[in-house]
Amino acid sequence: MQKINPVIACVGLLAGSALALSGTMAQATPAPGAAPTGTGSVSAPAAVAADALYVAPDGGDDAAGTESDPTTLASAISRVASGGTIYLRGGTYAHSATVTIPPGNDGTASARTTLAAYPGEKPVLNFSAMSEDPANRGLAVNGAYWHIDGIVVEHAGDNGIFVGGSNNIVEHVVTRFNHDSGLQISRIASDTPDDEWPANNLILSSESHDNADSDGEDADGFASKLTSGPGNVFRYTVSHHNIDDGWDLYTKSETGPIGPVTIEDSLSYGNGTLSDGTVNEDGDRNGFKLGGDDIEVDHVVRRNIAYDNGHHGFTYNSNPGSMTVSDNVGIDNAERNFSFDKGTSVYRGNVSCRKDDGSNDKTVGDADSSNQFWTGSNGSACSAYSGAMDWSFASDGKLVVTFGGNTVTP
Ligand SMILES: [Ca+2]
Ligand SMILES: [Ca+2]
Ligand SMILES: [Ca+2]
Repeated sequence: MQKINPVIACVGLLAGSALALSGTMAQATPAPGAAPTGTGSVSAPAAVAADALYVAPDGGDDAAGTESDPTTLASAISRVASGGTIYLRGGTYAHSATVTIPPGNDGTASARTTLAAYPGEKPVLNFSAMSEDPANRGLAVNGAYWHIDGIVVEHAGDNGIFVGGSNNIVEHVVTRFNHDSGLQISRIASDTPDDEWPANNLILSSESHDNADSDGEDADGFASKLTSGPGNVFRYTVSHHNIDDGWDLYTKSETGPIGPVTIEDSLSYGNGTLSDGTVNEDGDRNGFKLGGDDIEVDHVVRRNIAYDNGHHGFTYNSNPGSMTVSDNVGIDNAERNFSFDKGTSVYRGNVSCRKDDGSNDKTVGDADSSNQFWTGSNGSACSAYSGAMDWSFASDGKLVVTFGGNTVTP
């Protein structure tokens, strides 16, 4: 488990206060599967760093980068010192090219380089000038030990945020309406050595929704797939209404196993259907898709909720490994809530519920009586999951999910 630098954790805590306000404002009681309302995840550190570089939508490349003479994001990235801070003022930034933090532009474990929303403001990086193309990513985080905090990245021609570097924290971000997965962790280039695949990144208190490629087959909310290293963690994250899967940890035989991923305390719902109702029958539409090509990877998936996704809630997707699958809840996913057809995974404390009839769960491996899987009727644990679902981020950044107005703790 990755440790968070105490200084960072403190900043995150302060950030949460502003966050809770917007979350409360966004509160509504949506019908199941309705358009998202919980978009309160954008915030920023409350304390202003001295000697920060300032970026604004009308900033210039050659500007001083001060509060009164702000520069551009690309220029600030090229100028920031290791451990320094870049503030993005609020507003919409129209970008037509990828913004890249290159390899070697690194912070350190004790002093991350920060790219953050200015306290209380909401910067939106808008890449709608891009066409849909694999080269057209939005923000590429290919450096190490960065802290990305409080930004929205939308309408990129490929991934909204691409993480090719290691040991980064991405917090309080929203990735939406991009033409491939909203946030993806994969190697930088096809010649990147295996031991440099991105590792130990932490995605925290963030939201990814309405990402869609035109084929409807690729755009997931969050993905650590194909060529990601060990130790990547998703925590307090929400993925919904993406055209393909909520999460995708796909592996393929050409590149072999990825590193084990931890997904915890997170929510995946409504995937396979965009907020405007669009469905693509070619999409996989799972809540949490945990493998590919019969390759073993021992992921850890715990305390998550998969609700109302267009195919399975949690699926091994041919991963025959020993995954840790604990204290998750699957509700009303279109096929199985839990679908694990082979392997030696260990299942503890999971709950599966349905309003109507559905497919029985399948959990090959080590499942004991601490689980309540679906075999034709709801068990006693399901009473907590009736009523409309809603969610918000609490002041400490934790994800709060409610059913029928009652908070559930998976
Ligand atoms: Ca792509
Ligand atoms: Ca797919
Ligand atoms: Ca996918």
